[in-house]
Amino acid sequence: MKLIIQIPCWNEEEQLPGTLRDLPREVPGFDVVEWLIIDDGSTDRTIEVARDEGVDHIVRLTNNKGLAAGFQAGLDACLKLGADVIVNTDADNQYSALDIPTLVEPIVAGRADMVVGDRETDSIEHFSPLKKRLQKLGSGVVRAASGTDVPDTTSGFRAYNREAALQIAVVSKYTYTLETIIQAGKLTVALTHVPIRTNAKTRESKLFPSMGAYVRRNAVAITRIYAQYEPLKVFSMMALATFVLSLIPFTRFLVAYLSGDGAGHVQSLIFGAVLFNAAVVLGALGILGDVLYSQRVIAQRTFEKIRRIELELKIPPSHYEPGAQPTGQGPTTGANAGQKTEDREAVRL
Ligand SMILES: Nc1nc2c(ncn2[C@@H]2O[C@H](COP(=O)(O)OP(=O)(O)O)[C@@H](O)[C@H]2O)c(=O)[nH]1
Ligand SMILES: [Mg+2]
Repeated sequence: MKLIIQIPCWNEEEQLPGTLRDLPREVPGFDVVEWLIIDDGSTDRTIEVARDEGVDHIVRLTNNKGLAAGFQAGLDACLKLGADVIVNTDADNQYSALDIPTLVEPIVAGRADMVVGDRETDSIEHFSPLKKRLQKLGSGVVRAASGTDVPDTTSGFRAYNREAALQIAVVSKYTYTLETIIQAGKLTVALTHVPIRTNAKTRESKLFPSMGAYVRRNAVAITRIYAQYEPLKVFSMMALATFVLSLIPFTRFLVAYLSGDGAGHVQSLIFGAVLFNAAVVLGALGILGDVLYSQRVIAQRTFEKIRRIELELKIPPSHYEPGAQPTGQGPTTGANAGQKTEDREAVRL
């Protein structure tokens, strides 16, 4: 059994050494534990630092594509590098690496396909009350949309087995945390959560420069994801609300009409008709969204099968570079497979 621990990185030269020093090389249930970083177009020495600290694999995106794209590229590479289980953690050492065995345990025991580390956010001191409340609200919406019971939906500390990793296909640009939970709820992925410890804050968030940005981006992400995965529910609720609103001016007109003053209330009739029309359009959008959603499910299943075929064919991961390796040993997989150490040294320089 091979475990690969992946870390998405964007300009993390300062934090990475501390994070990597805490990572385990041995985890119960695994014969091999390897480390992989996804460098998302860093302009600092992230890659060099990672190699110096003994990272085994590097996925290097040429420019900055955002966390969700980096996460997906990492997942893909880990599968192609033969991982049976993939753990994702953050470069800022937010999550305690000591809890990696706890995180993978439900997978090793065969009780789950995906495990989310629960930070028990209520107990985190450096989270403001507003952030805690938003966390709760956002997590509630995601739980409702996914039909799961994950308490900490934005946690980046997770474990996926091969089956879960093969099925997940993140399309959001900005967040993978919410979308992967919703997908797990809808796919044949058994999802569970375990409490995990966190470390003291090492730096400000790179994802959310301010509280305003945190609120805005999460609200947009949750609304979009909910509408994408539950279009019929979202649009039919909106249609119903608009229809009920349209009844107000209609009733006003009707009352006036019955009392002989219909001509004086044509505005109400027009306004009611506009609202009624809007309700019909919203209902139609729900039906269209629902049709698109079934297409999406088919596309996801096709994608999953293609991935399985790619693995059978041993197609190398893209944007792959080997990390630090014992002298004289070339990588066995990947774009640089078979390359000699000297050549790889040249790539390093
Ligand atoms: N691939 C990629 N990773 C990023 C990007 N921005 C942040 N990250 C990584 O995502 C993880 C979480 O970022 P962080 O700034 O700690 O956000 P927090 O979750 O709000 O604390 C870290 O490992 C970052 O290096 C990005 O643009 N692309
Ligand atoms: Mg962080």
